[in-house]
Amino acid sequence: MLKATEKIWFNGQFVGWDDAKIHVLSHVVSYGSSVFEGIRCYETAAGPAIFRLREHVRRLIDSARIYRMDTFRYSSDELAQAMLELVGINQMRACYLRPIVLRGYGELGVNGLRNPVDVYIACWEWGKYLGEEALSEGTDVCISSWTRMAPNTLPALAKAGANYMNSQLIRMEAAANGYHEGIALDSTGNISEGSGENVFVVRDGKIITPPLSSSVLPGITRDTVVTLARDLGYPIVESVIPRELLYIADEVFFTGTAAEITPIRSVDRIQVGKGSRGPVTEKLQHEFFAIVNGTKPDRHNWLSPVEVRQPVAR
Ligand code: PPE
Repeated sequence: MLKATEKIWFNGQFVGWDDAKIHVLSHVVSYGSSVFEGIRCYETAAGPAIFRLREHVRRLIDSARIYRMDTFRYSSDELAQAMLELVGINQMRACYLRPIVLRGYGELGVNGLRNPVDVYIACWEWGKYLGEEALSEGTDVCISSWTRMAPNTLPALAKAGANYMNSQLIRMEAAANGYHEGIALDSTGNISEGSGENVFVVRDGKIITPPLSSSVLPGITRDTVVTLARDLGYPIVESVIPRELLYIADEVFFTGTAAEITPIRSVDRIQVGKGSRGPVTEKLQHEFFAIVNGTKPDRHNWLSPVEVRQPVAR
């Protein structure tokens, strides 16, 4: 169960957690017209800090624009400020933020252009996505029998609620077959992404991840790992990845806001490398966690500090 926090930001106001409700005939309910983000706030010695806030806000606005939903009145700066304030008001330390832009209540019918576009931002505590153990031991995944969206069906660059119907099929099938997670192929049969993560492969010291043309979300953790890999001197390329490269890789790992950097120890019950977290994955994890936890300097300016508020007397 979600653990409620005090406030949710709704169209410029802070409302009570239980008051952030929508009508069942809101456009989004029938037609899936929402775009959203998932953002982590980490606890550092200097206080809570939101990771890559600007980039997440940008992707939210990009997603809204793709679906002609960028008609709300809030600027990037206002949305970023709202998130920083929300974490402060809810007195959270480490938490997960979920901004959602949706077509609300008004008319009903596929064309929702006349419905209001409502913006909500919530935050709550969210632990490790694939379990604490997965971060050190690795996770067992399968290739899904479901394909990720073909390019001219649902746009992968938008983080839209509707894409997650496909993600649900992938994730539920994986669970039904005893795996932690599934990786989908794209419509050409090459590796795309997990139900909620990007995929990376390491072979002979070289790191590879599928290009945006493989129907992947332009992951912000993906970009973080590409940047850190370059900093650490690893050759890293975007390249189409055939399924079987996962079977013969030295290392495979997931990246995502929720999943962070999670090693994959088997694919379709074929052991990856030595069947445990590999050295490149571990090195990248160390660098990543050192930066987000504030134990190493934030050299890329990725952290936005939250002002912690004192509890308001009642
Ligand atoms: N692909 C998909 C399909 C995806 O959902 C995510 C994030 C990523 C890649 C990685 O993107 P990024 O977070 O920017 O590095 N998935 C979010 C939602 C997970 C959920 O279950 O809800 C997340 O990790 O927050």
